[in-house]
Amino acid sequence: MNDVLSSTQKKAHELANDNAPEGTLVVADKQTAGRGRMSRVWHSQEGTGIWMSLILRPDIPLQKTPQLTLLAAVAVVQGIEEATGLQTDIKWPNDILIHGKKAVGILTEMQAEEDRVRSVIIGTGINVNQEADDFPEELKEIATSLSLAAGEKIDRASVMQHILLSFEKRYRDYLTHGFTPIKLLWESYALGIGSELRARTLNGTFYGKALGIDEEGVLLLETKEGIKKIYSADIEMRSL
Ligand code: BT5
Repeated sequence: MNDVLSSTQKKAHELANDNAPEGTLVVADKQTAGRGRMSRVWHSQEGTGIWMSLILRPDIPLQKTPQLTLLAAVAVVQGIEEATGLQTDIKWPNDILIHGKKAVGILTEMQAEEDRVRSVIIGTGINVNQEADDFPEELKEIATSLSLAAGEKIDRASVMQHILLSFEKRYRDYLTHGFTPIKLLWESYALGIGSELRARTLNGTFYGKALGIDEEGVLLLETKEGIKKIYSADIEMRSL
């Protein structure tokens, strides 16, 4: 546990380069340069959230790493529910929402050699005890915290412990039985499957009906031009 880090993700990459073993966890009370996907800023105020990065060393091919983001999302949903009783929803691929507002973001990054994974670093940012006024102006409408949803202060250590226990179980399952059991759980928590959505990707914006995820964790979107595989995107759902 560190008081302040620029980013737990950055620190975890350094440790992974120094051969830190699977299961190494980096936690900070505050991040000064917390990051999301594509170098976006992750607001990581002191003393209010769980900012952590976990190093994994699974023996899987590169194209399967998106599955680990979905596995982590399942573990977070289950851990939060066990620790607080709160029900949360997953928005593909990496957001966890409460009543449509983002409470958790997950960032999966990897280090690879040729087509094998050397390490996967799963960064999770969980808003736990923020009050509405703690969020900067641009997040006020879109972000929430567990305590805002529960109406009481939440014990961060307990949430973290439940999430890590759940992660460990799901990860062992995954290594022995593959992705199918995770996929089923993920689908039971996911928002927007079967509904119309907009996916903004680096290769353009696509509209269509979300059919579900495939065996690799890729989103299948039924567009006018046929079924499109979406590997990474920002999703907007009309029903939210
Ligand atoms: C994510 O990115 O949601 C992944 C966030 C991962 C953060 C963790 S914290 C521990 C570890 N160390 C790091 O440095 N990072 C990881 P993305 O899907 O790109 O979403 C980023 C967007 O979420 C931003 O552009 C904002 O709109 C919004 N956002 C930023 N901070 C937020 C917060 N605290 N709560 C809710 N939304 C936030």
